[in-house]
Amino acid sequence: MITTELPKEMSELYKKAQELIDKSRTIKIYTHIDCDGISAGAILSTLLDRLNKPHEIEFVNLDVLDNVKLEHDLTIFSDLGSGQPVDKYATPDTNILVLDHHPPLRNLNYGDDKLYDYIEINPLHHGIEGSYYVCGGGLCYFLAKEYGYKDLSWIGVLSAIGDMQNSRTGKLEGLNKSILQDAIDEGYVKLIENDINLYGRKTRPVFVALSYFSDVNLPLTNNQNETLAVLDSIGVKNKDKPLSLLTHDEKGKIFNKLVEMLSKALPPNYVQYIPKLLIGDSYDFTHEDSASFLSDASEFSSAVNACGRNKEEKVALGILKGDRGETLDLLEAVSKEHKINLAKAIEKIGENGNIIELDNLQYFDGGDIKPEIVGTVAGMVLGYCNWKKPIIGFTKTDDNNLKISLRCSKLLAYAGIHFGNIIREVAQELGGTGGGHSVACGAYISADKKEEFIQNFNERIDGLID
Ligand SMILES: [Mn+2]
Repeated sequence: MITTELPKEMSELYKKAQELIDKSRTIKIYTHIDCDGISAGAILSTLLDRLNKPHEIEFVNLDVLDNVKLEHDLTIFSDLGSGQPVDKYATPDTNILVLDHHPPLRNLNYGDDKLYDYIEINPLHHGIEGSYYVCGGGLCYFLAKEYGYKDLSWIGVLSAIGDMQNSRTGKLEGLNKSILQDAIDEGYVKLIENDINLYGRKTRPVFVALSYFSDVNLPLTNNQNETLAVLDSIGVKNKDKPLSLLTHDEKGKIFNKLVEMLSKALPPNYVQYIPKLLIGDSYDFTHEDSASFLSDASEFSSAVNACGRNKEEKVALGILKGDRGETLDLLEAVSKEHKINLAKAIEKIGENGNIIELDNLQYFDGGDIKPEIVGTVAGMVLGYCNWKKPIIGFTKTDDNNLKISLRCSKLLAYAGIHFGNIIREVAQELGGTGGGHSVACGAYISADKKEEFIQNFNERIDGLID
């Protein structure tokens, strides 16, 4: 049984965190640059505003935390911190609060003998898996809830979707489920159970959404003429409308057709995963205009991620804290520019010969593609490649190291392969770092290790994929 309630020990830590905030006059927040981190920062910042606590917020990448100076009464680290030496420069009057769901370096009692207050709230200290049951935004929500601000629960839901916490079952589980329940009770979220997993359910015509189906290369993948023909053949009249406006009957027809196509395309041992691939819960934010991308958790989280990848986190922060008008124009501009950059990159990579296929993997050299978007590009290119193998993109970082991003079909994760763990091992053997989700992960290695990495990775996964 997966617990949907905070363990007692965690609740006690939240009480202590509350005391720490109450006694602090100046507060600094460091949070991560992805959707989860930005959502976490938005919850904390809203909470501190309501408490009339002056605070600063900074969006950072993990490596920045190796040498962080502590200059405020309290420094809060959200969606990061557990794996970094954040208290290197701590003094008796600089207190620390960490709210993170990544593997912790320090144990639960670490703060006991320190001259400063050190509170770390991490589900992994309490036997709760941090990849599926609660993420950075959720951990910050529980702090806000301690003060009675249950209205911020919808941001907790957004963070969980952005963090792909639902990737194993298509549903929010564990502590995420209780955050969802708060959001439903508070009237901010409508749960659509067992919807079809197609991205763009509010803003993309369904014939376009279907053409982006990329977990398996189907005849309709990247082919809108084919998606239109398929939708005609099964009698879906609303093919120009987004998925969210289709009738139950039309959704059923699309589901059946996809099952039929996938059953033909997949080896027998993968057929069991088809329902899981196609079906999952969706989440409407009911306080937003129902035709806006802001009203779908998945589309909203993509826009927030786009901000992070283009160093425009403050725009997303503003939106999450309720700004509209000019800020919404900015968000739309960032999203649009992001899409253009992605399309250009995909066109370049998609040109013949740029994707090299080995026995167990396929890879491309990203050239001058920004390191921030190479993972997204890899995911989108997957639809043009062999879905049975992961795709890996390489780009140079500013300090002349190599950034590696991997994406793969969800089917490989369902079959039990965790590329996040594999890429960490292979990168570490070469003196680098790495990690992430089973279907989306990455690593940093020194540039002269590229060939070795490719070879080692190809060997390491030999026999895993059939
Ligand atoms: Mn996270």
